[in-house]
Amino acid sequence: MAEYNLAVIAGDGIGPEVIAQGRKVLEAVAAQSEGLFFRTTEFPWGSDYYRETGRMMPEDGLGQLSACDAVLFGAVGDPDIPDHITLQGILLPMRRAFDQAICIRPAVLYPGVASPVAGKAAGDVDLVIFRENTEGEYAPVGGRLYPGTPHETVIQSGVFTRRGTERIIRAAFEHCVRRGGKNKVTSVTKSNAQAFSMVFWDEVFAEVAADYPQVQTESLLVDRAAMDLVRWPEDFDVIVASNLFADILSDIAAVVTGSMGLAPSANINPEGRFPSMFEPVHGAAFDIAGRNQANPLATIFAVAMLLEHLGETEAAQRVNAAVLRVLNERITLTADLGGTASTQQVGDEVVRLLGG
Ligand code: GGG
Repeated sequence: MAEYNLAVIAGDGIGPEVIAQGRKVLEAVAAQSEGLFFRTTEFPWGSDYYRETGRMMPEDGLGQLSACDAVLFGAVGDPDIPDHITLQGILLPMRRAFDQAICIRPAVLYPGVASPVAGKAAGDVDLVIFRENTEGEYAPVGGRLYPGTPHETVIQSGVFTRRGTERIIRAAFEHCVRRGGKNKVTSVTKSNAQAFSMVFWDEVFAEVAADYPQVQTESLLVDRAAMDLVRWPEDFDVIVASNLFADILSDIAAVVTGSMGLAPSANINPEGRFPSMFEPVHGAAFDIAGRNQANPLATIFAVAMLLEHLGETEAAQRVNAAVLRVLNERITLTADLGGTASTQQVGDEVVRLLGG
């Protein structure tokens, strides 16, 4: 018997709507799996909590989460609160405190889904982005001098450690070998312009690549990578990049494969000392929040990644298979995929198809 403690933070905007469907699918697959149980605790943190308390989560919030087996996260962002407050108040501290250094973001063009890029058919795009998740350009290092004066000076530093850089690159190679795809790892930098951090990244990439002579490698500047991801997405297999670059590239990959509403993300603590966190790539999308219109499939794919991470591979496969059927049948889809179904109807359909 396996029983897991799951922390759920639905967060802001469409977060609660998509998380409700993710939870429903998780509960359904657990009910169908002998000896699989989830004890779920909901944490009502995010922008409403901030309005009430001045914080996105309590001071001991991370302590409260630390004993769980995994975190399922919805979204952060609010039209009335600056984005740096919402993001820095919960999501980035969690990734750092729990050392969720390996962010995995698959992007697949599935049967039943149309790419906005002409001539790309199902199966043409099947890539995964490995995002360095705890340092790089998102490190909270910098400062502001003489604010509001003509001498105003702002410094935002990037932090690239050998440990952080090497482990994300190594994780990308290990995954490439395991997944048996096109057998290629593409490293994305901007080392022509950022001659310290990105040249260092290129050096570490070359060192790690030497341990995987069977894997084809490529190094692209980020502008070239962004262009190629749109015109030739089929050329990519595993992409590894810094926190900022991989964040941007994963949005491009998501739209090329049909919708932001299909992109899941796993934030993995490689040593397993802390909980890993699973979320859709998309944010709060407050323009459609509360309307039952958001696509819950990214969250449901994230639930499958969570199950896989916990070693519940069979349950993960069943969730993925049900989502693929929903996509392929094209009957119950939200508006982003050309359908008219609600968030809840898509969740219900996934649950119905879980039965086989
Ligand atoms: N579902 C996660 C979410 O709310 N993402 C919004 C966002 O701005 N994320 C930035 C990041 O992933 O670093």
